[in-house]
Amino acid sequence: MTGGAGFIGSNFCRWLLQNTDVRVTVLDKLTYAGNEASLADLPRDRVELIVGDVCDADLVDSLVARVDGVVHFAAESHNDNSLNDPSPFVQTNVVGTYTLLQAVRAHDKRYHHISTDEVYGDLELDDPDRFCEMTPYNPSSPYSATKAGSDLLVRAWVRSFGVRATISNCSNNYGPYQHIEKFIPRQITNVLCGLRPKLYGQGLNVRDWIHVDDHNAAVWLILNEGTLGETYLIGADGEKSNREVVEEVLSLLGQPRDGFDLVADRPGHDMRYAIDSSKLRAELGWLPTYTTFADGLAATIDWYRDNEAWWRPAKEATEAKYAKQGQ
Ligand code: NAD
Ligand code: TDX
Repeated sequence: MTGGAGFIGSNFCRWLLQNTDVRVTVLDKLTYAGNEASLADLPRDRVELIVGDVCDADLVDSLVARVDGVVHFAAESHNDNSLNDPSPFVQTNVVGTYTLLQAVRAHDKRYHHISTDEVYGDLELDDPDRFCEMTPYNPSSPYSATKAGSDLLVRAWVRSFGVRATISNCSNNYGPYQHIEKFIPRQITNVLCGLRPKLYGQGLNVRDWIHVDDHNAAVWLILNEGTLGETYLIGADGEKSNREVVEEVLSLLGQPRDGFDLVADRPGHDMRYAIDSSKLRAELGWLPTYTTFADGLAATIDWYRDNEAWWRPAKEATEAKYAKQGQ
C-alpha cells in the first residue's frame, strides 16, 4: 500500500493486523503529513515501511513486482494547502497515480484506488439529492481536481489496458492519527491547548462524517469482493454542519458550546457533501459500525488527550500557518 504513514493508511495497517493475516509493504514519502510514529508500534514482520516517492517509477515498479496487490492511499490531502501551492498536488496525486498504474499494468496486479466525494463538487444545503456513483464529476479545488484527474486515469487504464482496478470515493473521515491541520483534530487540540476552535465563514458548511475504521472495512471488502472496473461510494449517513461538530467537541471537553471564533472563509469553500452508499450496502453487504457520531467523537477526543506526544510537535507551526491566512 501507499501512504501508510498518513491518517487513513496507518489506520488501515492497524485494521489489517487485527482483521486479516496479510503482510503489508508501505511505500510512503514521509511528507509533513506522514508520521513514522503512526506505525512505530506495529510488528515489523507484518508491516514494512519503505520511504520513497510514488512518482519514482523504478522504485514503484520494483515494489509492485513483489506484492499481490496495491491499495493507493498516498496523496496530498489538504484543501487549504492546495489553494496556497497546487504544485505537489498535481505531482503526487496525478503523476503518482499514473506511475502506479503503469506498474500494476506491467505486472498485472490488482489495484484499489482511494478517492474522495469531493470529486463530485458540492450540494446546496437544501438539496434533497446526495452523491451517487452516477453523479457527474465537478471538482472545485486544486485538491479535488487532482483527485478527479487521478480517478479518470484509473478508469482509462481499466478500459484501455484491462487493469484490474476498483475505485472508492469516501466522505470525510475522523478518528485517531489524523493530522491536526484537519478540522476535527485542529479543534480538539485547540481546546486541549486553551485555544478557541476556529470556524470558517459562518460554520454552516456540511460534511458527511464517517469513522476511519468503517471506511477501511469497506476498502477491504471492495478489494476482495468488489466488481473489477467499478466505483463504490462510501458514507455512513453522518451529515453535520461544522458548527454542530464544534459545539459537540466543546461540550465533550466541558467548555461552553459557544466558545468558538468565526474566522476567514476558505476561498471556493464547498457548501455540502452527502453520500448515498446504497450500492456498497446492497452489493457487498457493508454497514458502518460507528453509528453514533458523539461516541466516535468522544473516543477520538480521548485518543488526542492520551497521545499528546504524537501531535504536540506539529501544533505551533500548524497554527502559525493558519494565523497568516487569518484562520
Ligand atoms: P494524509 O495526508 O494523512 O496522508 C497522506 C500520506 O501520503 C502521508 O503519509 C504522506 O507522507 C504520503 N505521501 C504524500 N505524498 C507522497 C508521495 N509523493 N509518495 C509517497 N507518499 C506520499 O491523508 P489521508 O487523510 O490519510 O488520506 C488518504 C487518502 O484518502 C487520500 O488519497 C485522500 O485523498 C483520501 N481521502 C481522504 C479523506 C479524509 O477525510 N481524510 C476522505 C476521502 C478520501
Ligand atoms: O479550522 C478549520 N475550520 C473549519 O471551519 C478547518 C481546518 C476546516 N474548517 C471547515 C472546512 C470544511 O468545511 O471544516 C470542514 C472540514 O475541513 P477539512 O478537515 O479541511 O476537510 P475537507 O476540506 O472537507 O476535506 C476532507 O474530506 C475529504 C479531507 O481533508 C480530504 O482529504 C477528503 O478528500
